[in-house]
Amino acid sequence: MAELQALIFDVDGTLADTERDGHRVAFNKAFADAGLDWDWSVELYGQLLEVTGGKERIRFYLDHFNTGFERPDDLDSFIVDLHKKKTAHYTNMLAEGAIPMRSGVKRLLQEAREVGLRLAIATTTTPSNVSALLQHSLDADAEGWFEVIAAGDIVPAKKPAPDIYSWAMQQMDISPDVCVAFEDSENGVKSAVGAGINTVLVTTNDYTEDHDFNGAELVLDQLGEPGDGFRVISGDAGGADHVDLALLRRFHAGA
Ligand code: XBP
Ligand code: MG
Repeated sequence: MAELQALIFDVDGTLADTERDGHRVAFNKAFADAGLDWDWSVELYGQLLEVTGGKERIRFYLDHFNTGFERPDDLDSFIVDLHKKKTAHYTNMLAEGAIPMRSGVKRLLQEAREVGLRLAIATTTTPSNVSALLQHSLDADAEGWFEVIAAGDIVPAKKPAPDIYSWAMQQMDISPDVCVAFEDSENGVKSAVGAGINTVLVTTNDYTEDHDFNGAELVLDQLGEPGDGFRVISGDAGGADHVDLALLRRFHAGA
């Protein structure tokens, strides 16, 4: 196995718990702005997460959960406009510091930077959402920590398609066997594994804890910190209690 060179991170659910109190709330605000009586409850949103991408999620909602809605002639533009409103609300929420990074994320990124590991992002969310989250919840300069930020519509087929991971690795001119991917969801694991990454580390959250993570080598409830460690859901963490570079190197070498 080649030496570990790069860490590729999903964003939503992995870097930060953005879905329930972030994206979902922003969608509902956009619906209200547009005069729609749609309300995505915490429970319904869990079902809608089956589909990645906000525009795709609105369409999925109309196709399966709100079939009686009288659709405008130009449904595509209607969805694009609605989604723009949602993005504005979401980025405003982030600018107010509404959503913190998950446990261990900042520490691990800093450790990786110190030893010169290459960092990238592979996400389905809109690029401006990634910028706002990194800037306001991680560090004012954090966008610059990542060599490649692969996000949103840059590839037409979103997760679980492998395209976004493949695109990120192409930009880095790097092969999958020197990468570890960080994910929180079944669709994310499918995408990373489909792109050839055999070392996928999952940190679950409330929406994803029951997902099928087949293909992920290690599933934890969080990256954790010394003294506030992770719980192992599946895989071998080698007795460690938080994710650091030593664990990642062992994990990668053993795959
Ligand atoms: C994340 C998503 C995103 C967000 C919404 O999936 O599905 O669509 O919910 O973002 P993953 P946009 O973590 O697997 O990348 O509304 O900007 O699309
Ligand atoms: Mg995710």
